[in-house]
Amino acid sequence: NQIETGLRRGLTQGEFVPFYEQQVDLESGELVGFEMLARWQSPQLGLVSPEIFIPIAEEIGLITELSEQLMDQAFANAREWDDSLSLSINISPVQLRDPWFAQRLLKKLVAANLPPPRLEIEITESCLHENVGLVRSMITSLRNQGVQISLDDFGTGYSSLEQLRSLPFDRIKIDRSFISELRQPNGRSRIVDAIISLGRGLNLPLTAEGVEDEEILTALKSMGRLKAQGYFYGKPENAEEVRERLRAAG
Ligand code: G
Ligand code: G
Ligand code: MN
Ligand code: NA
Repeated sequence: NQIETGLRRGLTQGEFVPFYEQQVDLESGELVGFEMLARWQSPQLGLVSPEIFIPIAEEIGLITELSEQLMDQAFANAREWDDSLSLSINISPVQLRDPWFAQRLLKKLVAANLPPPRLEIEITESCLHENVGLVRSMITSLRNQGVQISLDDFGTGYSSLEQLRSLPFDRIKIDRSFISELRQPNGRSRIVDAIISLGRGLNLPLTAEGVEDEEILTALKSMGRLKAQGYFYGKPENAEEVRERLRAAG
């Protein structure tokens, strides 16, 4: 179909670009890093959402090439930022089924001269049905090199707790559908409380996604140490806008 043809062409034309969403230390308000979010700047379709093209790229076997093009750009961008800033990237479960994924990723980090601890990879869907062993050994070898591994969209998945038990993670990202519950008069959500307790119990730091307004921010501030991201801090920006933002911040 049309999107598929466009996507194949877009890959050869460099139409896929990284956008970046700020990640902030909730308490200090300090910028601590960025999550990279893919965008397709299609001459025909305009700016296309990853919700449309990622599933298609997975289906037609182009997700690895697409993701690696984005990684090359994002690693080069992150290399220019302050050393203290992390880069998070979303990884499709399809990529994790590739036995060479970790090796290629580590090679890219070396080529970009980006220290592995500055990279966080975000994993969403359960890869536990097939090949848990492969996924575990891959995640373990990335962690051994210092790459951070996060469990993304926590709580929405098919078996979030089973994933936490089976795979070694460094962080939990609380899905924004739960965070939005904090927009209640009392600013509390039993689910968010429970997820935070779980994280603390497992000694895993947490990130709150979808912090959209002051109300949510205030509610979260009473909940202890967290990273936060969301529209309150700004919409995702392209590499040039980020460069400008960092320059302005000194
Ligand atoms: O950027 P939002 O802007 O629309 O992203 C929508 C979804 O696409 C999110 O679930 C996000 O995790 C996913 N996504 C964004 N960029 C990438 C990417 O580079 N790779 C993968 N696999 N998913 C991505
Ligand atoms: O699944 P993942 O968390 O990677 O998805 C990130 C998605 O969430 C992107 O589509 C991004 O544009 C979107 N997003 C980021 N911050 C907010 C927010 O505060 N509110 C809403 N509704 N969406 C957000
Ligand atoms: Mn994510
Ligand atoms: Na998420």
